[in-house]
Amino acid sequence: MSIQSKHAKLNAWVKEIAEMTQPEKVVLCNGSQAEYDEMIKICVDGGLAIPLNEKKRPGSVLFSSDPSDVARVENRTYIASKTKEAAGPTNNWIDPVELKNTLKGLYRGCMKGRTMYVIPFSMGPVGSNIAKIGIEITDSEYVVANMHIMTRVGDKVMDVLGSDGEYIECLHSVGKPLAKGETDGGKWPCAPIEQKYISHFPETRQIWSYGSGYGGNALLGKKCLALRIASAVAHDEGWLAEHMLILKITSPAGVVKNVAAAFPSACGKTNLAMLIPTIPGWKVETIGDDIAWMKYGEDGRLYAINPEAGFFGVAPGTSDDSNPSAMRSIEKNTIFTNVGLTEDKDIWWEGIGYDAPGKLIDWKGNEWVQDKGNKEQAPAAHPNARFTAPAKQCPVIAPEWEDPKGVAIDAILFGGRRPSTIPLVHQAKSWNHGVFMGSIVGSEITAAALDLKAGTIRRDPFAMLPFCGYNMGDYFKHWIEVGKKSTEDKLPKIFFVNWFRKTAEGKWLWPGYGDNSRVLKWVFQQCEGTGDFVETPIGKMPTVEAIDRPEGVSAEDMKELLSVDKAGWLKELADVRDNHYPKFGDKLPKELMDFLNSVEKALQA
Ligand code: GTP
Ligand code: SPV
Ligand code: MN
Repeated sequence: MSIQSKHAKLNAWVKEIAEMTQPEKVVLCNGSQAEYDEMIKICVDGGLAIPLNEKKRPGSVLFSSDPSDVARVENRTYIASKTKEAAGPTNNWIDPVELKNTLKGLYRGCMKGRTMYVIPFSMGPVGSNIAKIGIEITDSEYVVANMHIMTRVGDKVMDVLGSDGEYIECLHSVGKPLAKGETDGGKWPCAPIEQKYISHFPETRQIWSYGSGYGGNALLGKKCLALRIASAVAHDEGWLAEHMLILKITSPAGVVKNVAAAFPSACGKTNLAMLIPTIPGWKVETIGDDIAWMKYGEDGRLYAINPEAGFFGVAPGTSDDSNPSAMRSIEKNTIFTNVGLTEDKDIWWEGIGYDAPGKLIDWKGNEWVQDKGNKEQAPAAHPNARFTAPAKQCPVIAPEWEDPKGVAIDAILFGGRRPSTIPLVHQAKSWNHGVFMGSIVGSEITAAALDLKAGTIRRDPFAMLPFCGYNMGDYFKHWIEVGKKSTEDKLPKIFFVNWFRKTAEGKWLWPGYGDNSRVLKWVFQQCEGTGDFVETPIGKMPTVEAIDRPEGVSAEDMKELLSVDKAGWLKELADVRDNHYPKFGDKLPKELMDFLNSVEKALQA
C-alpha cells in the first residue's frame, strides 16, 4: 500500500509506514474544499463532530475530545537528540534508538481499521524560500481538517516538492487501532497518557507523535515543526524560530512599526495580535498570533514571517469586548473543540460576554445549566478549549501577512502572567540586556499543558521552555550571537510587559486587552526616540505621565504599575541565581550572569 507521487523517496517512506501501521487504505491529501468537507462528514457521520447551526455558524463544527486528551502533554514530549546534553536540562530526553524502538512497537498495526492520510503541507507561503515543507502521515480526519486551516496543504505543495525536494517527516497516530467491524462509536480516539509520545529527532529532522489527537500534540506543523525542529534548524543556520505573535501598528501620523511578542501559552498573544486600540487614531493589524520565524534582511534588520495560515486560539475569555476581531474570525468555517453547545446548536464558553442561553451540553457531553451562584460549578467549556479558524477571516489581518519577505521588526516584547513584582513595562538597555530579560521570563502556569499545576509560577525563558528543540543554554548563546550580526540601531528594541498585575484583593490592576495599546504607543515612541522615560536599575521605564491612563485606573494604581519593587526584584533575581541559572551549568553565557550581577548591584545601591 502506497501512493504514486513523483517523489520516489516519499513513496518509499509512505510504503514503509503503511507496512508498519497497517491501515485499511492510504490517501494522499490534495488540499481541496471537497477533501475538507469529506473529513468533516466522516467525523459527523461517526459521531465525533456536531455540525453547528448553518444560519449562526455556517460551515462550522464542534468536536469534544477525550478528557485525557485536552492539551499539550509536556511530560510526554521528548527531544531525542543523540546526546542528553544536546537536548539540555529543560527537555525530556530518551536515546533516539531506544525511543524509536519503543515507538515502532506502538506503531505496529496502530492504524488497523483506519485510513492513513498523507498530508503535504507548507509552513510559510508555498514556494517561498523561507517556507519549510512537511509531510504529515496521520490516521485522524480531525487532524487533516485542522491542518487544512492551520497550514497550506495539498497539490501546490507537491508541485514545489517535485521529484526530490526536501521535507520534514511528521508521523502521527491517535494510537487506537480498530478491530474488524469496530468503530469509534462517537468516542474521541486516543491512547492512555503513559502511551502518548510527542517525540522529536532534531538531528534527522523527524517528528514521531503517538497517542494524542489534540492541538500541538497532533497538528505537527505547529509546535513540533515550526518551533521544536525549526529552532534547531535556526540555531544551525543563524536565524530565530520563536513562540511569538507579530503585529503591525500604525500611528495617527501613518508611521508603521512591527512588533513581535513572546508570551507563554495562554498568556495573551492572540489577544494582543488582534487588539483594537482604545487610543484614538492608532491602528493595530495582525500578522501572526503564535509563531514567528525571523531572519536578517540585506539591510541588517530582522524580518519576521508567520509560518501558519490559521489561528488555534484559546476560546474561554474571548468575547466581543476582549477580542472582537477573533469573534469575527470565528463566525464561519471554524472548528471548535471542547466548548459548550447551545440548544440551537451554537457555541458558548465562559467569558464569551453573555450568559448561557438556556440549557447547554458541556464539553464532556453532559447537560449543563448555568448556576451563577455556584462558584464551584465545573465550566461548560474546558479552560483549554480552542477554535481553529483561517487567518484570512480575521478582519484586521495585515495585507502583508503572507509576504514571503516578512516584515522588519522594530520591537520585541517578552511577558508573562505575574500578579506582582514585574512592572507594566520596562525596556532593555541593549540587545544583550534584552536577552537577559528573555532568559528569566516567569509566568503563572495556565491550562495549555495538561500535566502542570495551573496557577503556580515557573520560569519559561523566551516563552520557549516547552518548545526549544535543543539545549536552552545554547539557545541563550544563539540569541547573543544573532545580536552580534547587526548593530543596536538596526536591532529590534526589547521590552518586558506584564498585563497581569493584581491588587491584594485579587483584582486586575490593569484593564488589559485594547488598553494595552497605551503601552504599545510608548513602545512605538521609544522606537522613534520620542518617548518619555527614566533610567532605573532594571532598565528604561516610562515616566508616570508617559502612558495615557485608562478609565478606572487611579493615579495611585498607575504609580504602582510603573514603579520598581526593589524587594520583589531582589527576591526574583535571587531565585534566578539559586534555582534557574544553575540548571544550565557552563552552557550559561557569561553575558547573562554579568547582567544578573549588575542589575542586582544597581538594585542594592
Ligand atoms: P497560546 O495559543 O496558548 O500560545 O496562547 P496565547 O498567548 O495566544 O493566549 P491568548 O491570547 O489566547 O490568551 C489567553 C487568555 O488570556 C484568555 O483567556 C484571555 O482572555 C486572557 N488575556 C489575554 N490578554 C489579556 C489581558 O490583556 N489582560 C487579562 N487580564 N487577560 C488577558
Ligand atoms: C500553546 O500551548 O502554546 C498553543 C496551543 O499555542 S498548542 O497548539 O496545543 O500547542
Ligand atoms: Mn502557543
